[in-house]
Amino acid sequence: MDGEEFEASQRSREWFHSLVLVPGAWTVLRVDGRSFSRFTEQRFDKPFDLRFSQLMTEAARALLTEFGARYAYTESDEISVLLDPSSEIFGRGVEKLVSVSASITAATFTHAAGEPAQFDSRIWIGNGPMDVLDYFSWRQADAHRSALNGWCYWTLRKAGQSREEATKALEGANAAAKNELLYRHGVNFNEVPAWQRRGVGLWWETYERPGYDPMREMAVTATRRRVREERELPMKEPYREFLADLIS
Ligand SMILES: Nc1nc2c(ncn2[C@@H]2O[C@H](COP(=O)(O)OP(=O)(O)OP(=O)(O)O)[C@@H](O)[C@H]2O)c(=O)[nH]1
Ligand SMILES: [Mg+2]
Repeated sequence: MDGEEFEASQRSREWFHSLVLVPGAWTVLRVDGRSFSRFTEQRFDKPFDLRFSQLMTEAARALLTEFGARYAYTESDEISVLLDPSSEIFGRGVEKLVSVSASITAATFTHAAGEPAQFDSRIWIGNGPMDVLDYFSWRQADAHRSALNGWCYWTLRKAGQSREEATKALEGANAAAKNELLYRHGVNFNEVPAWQRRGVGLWWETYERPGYDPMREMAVTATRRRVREERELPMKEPYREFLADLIS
């Protein structure tokens, strides 16, 4: 075996490296904090901590920027990043997308938090805009459900119930019963901050910036791009309409 053959045979053992995204598909990369139940336990307020959410949002911003993505959405310890069907980032290589998204998130979060945190990453693929709307509705419904659960559980715990008692009290309770439980404890779930119930969205927006052109000696307006961070997302049908508009 000469040097070139040896090189080629080693490369061929990088078996998964040729795996690429499905052509023409919408793609979501979803990163999720590793063992964050434990990581957040001593460090952050329960059920929600604004500082924690801001760390996640910072990581979401980094992903949106580094991947030139269309939309990023974060809730709990996860971030979803939407790539256009036409995205050519990393030659669409699956290994690169999965590993780099996890490492950007871990690096950004760790740097901002000042403590080491790890993330996993996975790929979702969709056939068209409708799949994308379904995907983000699914994640938002998850945010809403776990916010309601988390609020109930920690309200009971803070009222003195044990882990077992609080868990038992919520077993089999539907959404209406959980809302009532909170109400009895002085919490109106519809008034807890929207970002807790609906998650946070980030996307690119353009804006006009007044400037001056020294060559032509005149006032000009430049069109710039910046990241919009929305902590008051709409929900259900209005959310789908907003997303449909964003990806059209
Ligand atoms: N204290 C606190 N915890 C949070 C907050 N947001 C999310 N978490 C916690 O993050 C955890 C996310 O859960 P999962 O991703 O399902 O579980 P995990 O422990 O990270 O396990 P793996 O993802 O499988 O590694 C939950 O336990 C949440 O309570 C927050 O604002 N404050
Ligand atoms: Mg997790």
